[in-house]
Amino acid sequence: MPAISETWLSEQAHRRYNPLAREWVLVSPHRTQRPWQGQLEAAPEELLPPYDPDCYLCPGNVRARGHRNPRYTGTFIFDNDFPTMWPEAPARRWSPSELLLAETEPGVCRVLCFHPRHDLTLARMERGAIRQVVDAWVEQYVELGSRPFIRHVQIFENRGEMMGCSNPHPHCQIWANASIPDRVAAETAAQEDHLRRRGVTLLAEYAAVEQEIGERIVFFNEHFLVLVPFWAVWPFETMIVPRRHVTALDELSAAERDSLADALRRITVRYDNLFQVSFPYSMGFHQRPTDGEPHPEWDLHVHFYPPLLRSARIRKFLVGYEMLAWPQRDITAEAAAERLRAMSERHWAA
Ligand code: H2U
Ligand code: ZN
Repeated sequence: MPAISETWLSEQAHRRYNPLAREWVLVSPHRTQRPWQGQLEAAPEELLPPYDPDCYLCPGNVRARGHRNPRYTGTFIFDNDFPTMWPEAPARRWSPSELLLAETEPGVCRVLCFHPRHDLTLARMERGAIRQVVDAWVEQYVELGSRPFIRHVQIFENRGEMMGCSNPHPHCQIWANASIPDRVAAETAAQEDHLRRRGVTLLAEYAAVEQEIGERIVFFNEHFLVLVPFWAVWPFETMIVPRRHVTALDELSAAERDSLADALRRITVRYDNLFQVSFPYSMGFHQRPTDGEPHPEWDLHVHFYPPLLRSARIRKFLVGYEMLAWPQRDITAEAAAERLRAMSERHWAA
């Protein structure tokens, strides 16, 4: 299979297809040469204390609604004090016209603290500590997913003010709810269709293609590939893809959980090293919906969507044309992968 560098794709505007989301992205490689004014120097990293008496996630502190956190030493999970959905929501539907339709959406929202230390991030945590986070994710997926009304469990992390994260304390959120969200429904349909047509799962086939070509792979370990997807929208978007067929977190072996922790640490360190900051991103797991179906078409994967483009301050916005038409990117996925590949796996601040 040909590499991009051997084709016109590294020079001419083109669109690339995302077979997982069934969407297109416009790629304009020539635009990287355009002048860039207004670039600001990177802000020096704010040095955080290991314990912050005002942080609502630090051990022993009181949260916004009066609950006191235990003096936890590993991970710590609690029900979100300001949930977006409630489990008890009575099933209601309102549709006075075909064009007006509303339904109740029951769900459970939780917050998971990764570590008692306020100043750590996945990139700065030891692999063993990240493994504990992986175990907590598996437990939450199994526990919430086994509730009869829960059909989907979304685990996601927002990092950095830029991504709307309210607190630097290392944590993620889990929103589990009754309906399968649109993005996940689209990926389910695409994977179902692919398995039916090709007799192999979409991401297994994709992983094989990327391994053969190599130019979008950032690194891999025994059980996972970390790559910039061909159809990436965000400048340094990546995916973590398992090297065997795994539909969800609950199917990972102990060794695979270690490998996932390893992959998470290594990609987040590379991200931090790119602009020598604590790299902002939204990250999350996509996996088998918990609607009771076996979903053999699904392959577990992680999406990283980071907004930074050229420095700690220059970010990508999805505005204007992108809100109205489709997303667009300037640096190619191949160039982004090359940059990430060149990064050290030793944290710049370590
Ligand atoms: P971010 O990860 O996007 O910063 O969100 C943190 C969550 O923590 C947010 O959903 C919750 C907010 O509702 N939260 C609590 O549950 N208790 C608090 O005391 C403050 C914030
Ligand atoms: Zn804290």
